[in-house]
Amino acid sequence: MRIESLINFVKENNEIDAGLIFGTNNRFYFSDASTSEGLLFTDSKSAYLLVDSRYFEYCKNTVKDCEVILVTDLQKQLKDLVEYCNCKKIAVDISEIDVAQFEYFRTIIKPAQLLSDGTLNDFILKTRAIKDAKELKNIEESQKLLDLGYEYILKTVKTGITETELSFKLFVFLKEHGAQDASFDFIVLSGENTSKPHGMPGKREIKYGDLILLDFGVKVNGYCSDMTRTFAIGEATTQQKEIYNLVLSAQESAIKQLKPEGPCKEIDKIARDIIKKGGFEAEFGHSLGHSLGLNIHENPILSPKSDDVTKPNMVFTVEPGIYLTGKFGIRIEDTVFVTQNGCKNITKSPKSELLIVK
Ligand SMILES: [Mn+2]
Repeated sequence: MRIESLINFVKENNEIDAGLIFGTNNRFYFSDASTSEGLLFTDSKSAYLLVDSRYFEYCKNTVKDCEVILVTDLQKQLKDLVEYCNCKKIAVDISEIDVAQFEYFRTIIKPAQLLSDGTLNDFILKTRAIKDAKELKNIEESQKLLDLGYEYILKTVKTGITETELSFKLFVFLKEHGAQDASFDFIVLSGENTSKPHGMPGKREIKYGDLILLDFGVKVNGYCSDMTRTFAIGEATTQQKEIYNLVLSAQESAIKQLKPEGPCKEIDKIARDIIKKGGFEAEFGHSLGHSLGLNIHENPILSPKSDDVTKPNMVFTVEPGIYLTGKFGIRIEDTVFVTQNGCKNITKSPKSELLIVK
């Protein structure tokens, strides 16, 4: 099914005769087989998946719509395939290829040309941005684990434990409950460290009166989840509670307006204007959110610079934050699915006020 859309893209695009997919997630997306290495080659009629002996048997049994080729001499086999298909111009997937690999393949396929203008990736990103039912189910399952994980952390967190220890406990818990892996290095920060939006957990011990910022995500069946919660240990200041409420109202207002055919920059603006009105424009330096799927960051993004428009079955994180350098930071992040007439928030962890863990 999916591979057909790629074949059609090649067929309909007069500038290219074939597409060559390098990226691990792109290869997974179109072949439905999980391989750490391999090539997917598509001309205007057929698709070929080239894998070595580690993946050959598995792919032969799972992959339906591609001819699976066992790689014994990649250089020769790829050259033969390009000649056999009579391809002159081959668009390359630039998502993961580096310059050395590009040069290597460019030389192999001569006299055919390898095109790296990104046309193929534009198509792939647009296709991957709209999730099907199975993908949405995987993302939702992935998110459910995070809600469980947050509940676990609220019971587990205590003074004296370090950020690293807390992060590790969370990872172990999530693995025990079915996570395939983390979708990124967990951001577990405490006290003044919370003012660094993407700080890394360290040896700092959690103290009474700290804010804790947890930004974490896992993968289920290859699909990522992502969530952030900020809470306090023992007590919180009035300023912390006020800023929490400001971030929350920015987030909730943006989610309320998230529906199909809305400019992504407008959604960002709704949240940004509320934070600006509260006097913290400069303290919200990042974009409002991003899409996710097989990758933790996918297009489109909710940012002032985005020219994209929301569509049904797109997925977005909505994650405004305010960071006071050297003092504290607060971010709240949920994931929503765009529906036919609005959006559905799949993050169920409580957030209605700054939670104080006693
Ligand atoms: Mn995120």
